[in-house]
Amino acid sequence: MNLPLIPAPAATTTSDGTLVIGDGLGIAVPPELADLAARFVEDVRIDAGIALSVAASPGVTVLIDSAGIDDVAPASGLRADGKDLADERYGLEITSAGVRVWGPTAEGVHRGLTSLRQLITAYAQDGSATLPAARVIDGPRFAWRGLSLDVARTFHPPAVVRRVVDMCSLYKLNVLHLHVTDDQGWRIEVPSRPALTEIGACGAIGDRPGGYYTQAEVAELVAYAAERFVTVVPEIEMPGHIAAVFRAYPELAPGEIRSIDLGNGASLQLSTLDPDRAETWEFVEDVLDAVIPQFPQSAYVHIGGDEAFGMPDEAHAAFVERAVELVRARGKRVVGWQEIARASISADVAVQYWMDVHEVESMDYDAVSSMVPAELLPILAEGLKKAAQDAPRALAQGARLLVSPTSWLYFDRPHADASSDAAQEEMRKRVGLPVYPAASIRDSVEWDPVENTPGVESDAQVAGVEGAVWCETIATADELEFMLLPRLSGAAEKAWSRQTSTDWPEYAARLSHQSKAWQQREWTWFHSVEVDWA
Ligand code: TNX
Repeated sequence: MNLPLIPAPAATTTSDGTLVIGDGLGIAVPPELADLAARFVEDVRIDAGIALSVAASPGVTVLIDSAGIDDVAPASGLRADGKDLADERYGLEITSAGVRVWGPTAEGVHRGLTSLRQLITAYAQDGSATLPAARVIDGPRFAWRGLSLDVARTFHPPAVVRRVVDMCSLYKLNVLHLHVTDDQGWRIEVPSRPALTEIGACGAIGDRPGGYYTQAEVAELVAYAAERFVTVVPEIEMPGHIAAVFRAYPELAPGEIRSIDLGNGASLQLSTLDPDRAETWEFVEDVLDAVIPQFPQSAYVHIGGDEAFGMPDEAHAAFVERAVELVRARGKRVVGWQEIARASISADVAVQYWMDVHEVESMDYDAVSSMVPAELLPILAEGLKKAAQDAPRALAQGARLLVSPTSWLYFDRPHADASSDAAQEEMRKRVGLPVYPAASIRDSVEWDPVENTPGVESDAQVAGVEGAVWCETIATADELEFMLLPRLSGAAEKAWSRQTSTDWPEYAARLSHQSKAWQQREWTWFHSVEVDWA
């Protein structure tokens, strides 16, 4: 029997017998795990409506222990916080006498408690949950399991981002990559460059409100995420997607700023930072000096690097190489979008693969050309041609790929499934970038990060797996959650589970239980008619 867990665990055995979990049941916990257990109790109360207590008479025993853990290999890839690849493994045993959750680290225990929380929620009915006897030994396939969130096109306030952290944590995702800068807005404080927030943060796409995170808000968010074992990785997008910076500091802009009107209040900016100007690098250093200390858990800084439309290749490469040096000089490593592989990079750089060959081949060019201005077509075509070489080039340089292919991991694609909810059918027409073919929930799991990434032959070449949600068409928290759930669970399945192929009916059965927690937490979620929701 497969337990209703997402992501699917590495090894499960079930046996006869059951355990009833109900109000007042105690949790025995060593002092160093007390906070973690308290959070678990709170989460179970919200998700399942069952009030456990941290008490002396234990039904659930939580402990640091490595018994049986080595049956599961450590994760492959890179950890955004630079910690050990083995830290997230855990064991979970349910017998008619009680539950034991253990792991070699607090983080492992947290992952185990997350599984227990999902089980209690799935089996909860009228205030108690009857769990089947089972033993799980588990650990992730990939170390970096993330979500990239665009807060530039739409500014999502801290409370919305915290909800997203909660979603990540529920599915054992451990990275929140915050895209805090883009043409439409600069969203993070840099005290030495006040105009970035005074001017650059104003507005967003169309008439959406602007905004930015104060340093105190970033600190709070980073701590909130860390408590849930999620590392926040900042992205400072450069040298393209930089129009907000030029609004704030026009002296950094080239003489003539080029942009193409995309309609609906959106435009594409074709101007980039100039690597040949000293002011450019003073600016970049000021930004890195202000941003890096705000994200102490992150071993990485994301430098963007994508779509520097119109910039000569040599200038782009020179820019990337210098930016990498500056990040490294500050004790951090670099992650960047796949275009950075066109520069000379070292093996410690992570390259985020997004323009997958599958997508480029299946693209409906007639549809695209009717949607974008003619002026843009040759620029796009050239970018796509070069893109096919990016992943092989990154691998040839010894770098690992952070796998984020548009086909499966871009959550801003329109939903292909119908919704059982009439209001959502209307939302479905409005939300999602029309240049992408619509994707079903089934599509989100019928692929594999190794098999479907060109040039990749083994897990060892992969840094991890990251979903991305761009917000050109996503204007509200509601719309954001509508695009994230349930696709985020699919991304987690691909990133954590060791199964290289997913059987849709089996996955859909596990997925069907998830709506209980979403409902309880008042998260908006897409009611796909393809799943028989619990
Ligand atoms: C491409 S993905 C972009 C983003 C857009 C996205 C829309 C990437 C590195 N660049 O600027 O928002 O497509 O899906």
